Amino acid sequence: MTQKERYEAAKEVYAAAGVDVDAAIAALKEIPVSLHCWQGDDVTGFDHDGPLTGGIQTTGDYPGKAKTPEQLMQDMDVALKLMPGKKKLNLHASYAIFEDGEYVDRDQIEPKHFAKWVAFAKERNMGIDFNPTFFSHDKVKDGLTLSSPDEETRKFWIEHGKACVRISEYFARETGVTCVMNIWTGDGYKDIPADRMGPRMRYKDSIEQILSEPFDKNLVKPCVESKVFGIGVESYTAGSAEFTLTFAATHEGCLPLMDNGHYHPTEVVSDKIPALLCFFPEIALHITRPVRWDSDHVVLYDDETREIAKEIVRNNALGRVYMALDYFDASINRISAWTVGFRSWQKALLNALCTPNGQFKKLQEENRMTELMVLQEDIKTFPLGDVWEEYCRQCGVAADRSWFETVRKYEEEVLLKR
Ligand code: RNT
Ligand code: ZN
Repeated sequence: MTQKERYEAAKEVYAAAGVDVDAAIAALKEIPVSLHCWQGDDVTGFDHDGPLTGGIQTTGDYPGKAKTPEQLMQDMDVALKLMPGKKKLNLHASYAIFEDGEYVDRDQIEPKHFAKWVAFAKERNMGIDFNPTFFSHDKVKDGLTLSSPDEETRKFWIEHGKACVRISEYFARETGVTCVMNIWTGDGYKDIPADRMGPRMRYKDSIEQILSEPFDKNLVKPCVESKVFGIGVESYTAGSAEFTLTFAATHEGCLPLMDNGHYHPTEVVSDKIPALLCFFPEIALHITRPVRWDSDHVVLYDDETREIAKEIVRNNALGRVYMALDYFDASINRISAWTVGFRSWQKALLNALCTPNGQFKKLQEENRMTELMVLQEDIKTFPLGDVWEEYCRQCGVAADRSWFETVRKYEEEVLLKR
């Protein structure tokens, strides 16, 4: 059978179950997914020489890591061409590009330090999301930034946040696409603190000060990301789930951001999405793969990834959920890591779009749970691969693993020579 014939056959199988796969493909093409620049250089950035801090860790020393903005952009370009779908660029403030020996500290950064990124994004028709970088910097004092009891430290990081609000608005104006600006800090304590509320009160005040910077709420969507713990910060995290969720709920225009590596291992973000959608007009996600802890492994087409996608799609929330990938594996080819993760999430979305959600919901409402189980199991072996193949064909990328040959060649010709 030709690819076209396989697709036509698959279409019939799905149509019999009430699913329009043409519509699924058309819908998937319009869903923006944010691709994180930091997979390309192990979260190093360009504005400092020090180590990665903040309780996050990359492991591995696979050759070929990008060391300059040019290399990072070149690598990302290779990956982008291997992925189907609509992409957005996700940047961290530490990826500011200083030219001609100029350097300013993070409280002083300006739109011009990201002009090259804007050009890169515009040429590729991408919007940009942004993240202030509250880690890997000598002004992180005793592991604290926005919750620091040292007023000078706290002020510095508040100014950094405000600078990032201005840069986020610049991104949105330049690209014509809303910029999601995510606030995450690793602030916390390794061992049992004596005061758990004080740091949170300071954190709250700091975020309020950052958000007092004037900005257009249609152009910039500030988020707060929670976390349960980080390496070396095992006993207490200022930005806990309750803290960030309540902050977002009580501050208009601020979104909660859930990273599925940031909860206790038996909690699932797929179940939290519909809970939050009952209350928030919009939410944001960091899609990652935690292995026993917040390990940030490459996203795969696994059960929970599929469930997360399903919750977004079947609640008609594609326009209400901002999706960003967030992982960093330094032990494998970084371009492959980008590509596998992005393609996996695309597959999960396609799978969700090819599910007879209305029919399943009806069975649940009629308490026909036996049938629901049968049908949910049945659809698992539907020919999604043939629909994926057609989607990739329409997007001009390989549907199968043959894309890896491009990566292998690039590794041989470019990465290994660095
Ligand atoms: C860390 C958070 C945060 C970072 C990025 C680099 O645990 O997930 O989102 O991964 O900002
Ligand atoms: Zn995250």
